[in-house]
Amino acid sequence: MPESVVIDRHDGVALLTLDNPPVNGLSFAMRAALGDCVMEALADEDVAAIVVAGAGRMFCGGADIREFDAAPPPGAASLPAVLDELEASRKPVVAAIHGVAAGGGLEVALACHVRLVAPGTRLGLPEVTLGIVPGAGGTQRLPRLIGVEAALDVIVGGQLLPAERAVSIGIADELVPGDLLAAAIARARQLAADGAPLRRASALEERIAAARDNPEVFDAFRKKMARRARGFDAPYACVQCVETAVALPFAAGMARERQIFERLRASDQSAAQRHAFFAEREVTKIPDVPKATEPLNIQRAAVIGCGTMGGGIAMTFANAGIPVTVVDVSDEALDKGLGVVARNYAATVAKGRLSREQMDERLARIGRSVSYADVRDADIVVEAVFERMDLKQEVFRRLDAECKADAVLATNTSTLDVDELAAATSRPESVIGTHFFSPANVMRLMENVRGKRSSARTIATVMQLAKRLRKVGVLVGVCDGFVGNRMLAPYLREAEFLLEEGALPQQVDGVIYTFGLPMGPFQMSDLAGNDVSWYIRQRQAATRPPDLRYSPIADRICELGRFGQKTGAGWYRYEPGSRTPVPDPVVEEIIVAAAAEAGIERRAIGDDEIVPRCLYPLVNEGAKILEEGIALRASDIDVVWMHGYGFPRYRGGPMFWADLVGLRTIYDAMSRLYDEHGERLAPAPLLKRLAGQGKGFGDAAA
Ligand code: 3H9
Repeated sequence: MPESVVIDRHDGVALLTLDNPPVNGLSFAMRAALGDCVMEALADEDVAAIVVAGAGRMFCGGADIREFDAAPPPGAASLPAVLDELEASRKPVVAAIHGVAAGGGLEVALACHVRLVAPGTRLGLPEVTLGIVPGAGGTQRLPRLIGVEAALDVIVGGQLLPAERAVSIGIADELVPGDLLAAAIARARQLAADGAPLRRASALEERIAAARDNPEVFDAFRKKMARRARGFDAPYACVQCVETAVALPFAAGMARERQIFERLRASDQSAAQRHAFFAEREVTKIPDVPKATEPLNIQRAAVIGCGTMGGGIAMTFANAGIPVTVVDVSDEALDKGLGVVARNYAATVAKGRLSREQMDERLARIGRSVSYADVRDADIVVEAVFERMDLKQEVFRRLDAECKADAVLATNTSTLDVDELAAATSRPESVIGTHFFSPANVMRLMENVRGKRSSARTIATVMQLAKRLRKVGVLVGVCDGFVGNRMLAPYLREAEFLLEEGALPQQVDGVIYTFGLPMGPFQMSDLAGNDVSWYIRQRQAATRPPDLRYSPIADRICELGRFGQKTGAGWYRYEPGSRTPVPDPVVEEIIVAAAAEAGIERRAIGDDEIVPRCLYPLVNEGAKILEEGIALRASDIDVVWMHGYGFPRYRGGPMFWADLVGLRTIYDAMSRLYDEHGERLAPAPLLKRLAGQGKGFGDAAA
């Protein structure tokens, strides 16, 4: 029976089983049921002890996140109050934890007197990743149980820990390899028989007292987390809650935790981070690819081309345990490319993030060849040669001739038409784009580009592959730049026009960084290399409409050989060996000269102009992408931007952020920009329609 807590009696022990598939989420109804069962077990004279367990796959995944925006029903049970009752029980309470105990789920367990865990269980307080703090005593009980520093790591880190680790730091008491329920029931019965004092986390004072003598631990922790937590509210609120645990008695600390929890629950950041959570799950669902579609089981892979992307993609396969053969035209090319791969691994080993054995294992999975014959046993081949249609078509013709019949033929193109590549083969249904982001072994986004004829099986295969490679796969359609780079284009373009109109790179970059992206457009270009887009612009020059506004600044910068960090200069200059951008008067001269030539009178650009000017056109392009069906949902676009470009998670991605700003505001601003600057900034029809209806992109998806 779903949404219930089942109570069974086992000879003096009441077994309370949380049963609410798929994750036994603590909905309002579940909390009420838990409260009722606790009361029943406490009142029953035949019950001497209590065990709490979870039905199905896990103990409990925490509060039901879908209810966060809903008002609790009148008289709803408060989880902290139920847990206080449970902990205060004179009858021993044992938690039998298997699968997952997350968030409110772990908080239930923390209120028990003993915690037994099955091997393979993961435990943690991931609330911080949803933009909130644990709200049912997690921040008050955990530091009392495991000490302040360990608790800060768990609560602010938000990760689920393996059972062994949870036991070693004291979150759980014992790992039980055999029959968990039987062990828990036996332990509960034993505790009742012994009548020994029960261990209640709320009453443990020793660790808290130690932290009182060492208050600087909190400032030190804030300093340590500053880089990762930049812009986020929840990590700081978590630290504050733990500080409260040290400063105040338990009950007062609980009240403070609740206050902070409620404040964050109602915040835009939490709404954005919850949106991100569901968006990442929604993105795996493809309406015309039935769930039952059997993906190809990828046992071997091949990569064509051993440049930066090819090498990174090969590492990605090797890291996921999939043997991969890299094919390139010559041994020299392979030596060079695989040399980079080896150096990358060595650097990770040097940083202590990989053991030498792991490196050797991974390197051993990467084979090399100069012959296409060696791709014959690959289940998937990813082409990553130079970005030229004729070259890539030739590769696909050869793959078509060599690969086994059911292999998936994938291209890593970032700009070219997947359908044209598919047309070079006799099996367009097996052809698809897998657009990795650089560096491919690090960046989590994989834009999977479906061609007109890509089969359901081909799509299902690359979507599942993304998961295996520990990437986030987003299915998109064919268009110039797909989702990410297509939206990037107007953003970069308007940033550059702002320079002509009066801004400087450091001003634009500063504002975008403050907004929350990892870096602004000019720093990003310097990192990626300015030459790539320069070549593309040169190719496009012949077909560019002459009346379209065009800024020559980026070209001039490239003409000076300033390709970015790799040449020591680009939009900024870089001291040898440094990645710190230093504003360069040479760049300012180029900008001022270009403006003068174009007859533009430079003016002071307000910081507040920069976000609307750069990001609204990006959102506007997103609206077009959505309307054309290139992305399935607005939330898919958000996933692309969070994982491919570092769009801040606390803003939920550009489309969610746009909904928060209000589409009416964005539409009005776009209309003004359109009046001022012309056609390129025309508001997208979908934006206009939704703004007129008072709706958001989220409503469009629904
Ligand atoms: C909290 O607890 C607050 C408390 O401190 C205070 C309360 C007073 N709610 O991920 P999966 C859905 S905050 C609602 O694929 P897995 C999910 O959307 C909560 N729905 O499974 C998906 O739905 P669909 C703190 C949830 O086995 C389906 O379940 N807890 C929730 O790979 C399967 O999910 C967390 O932050 C939820 N809590 O991983 C944990 N959880 O099938 C969040 C899942 O329609 N959850 N769903 O797409 C997770 O991290 C993982 O789901 C978990 C299982 C590790 C549990």
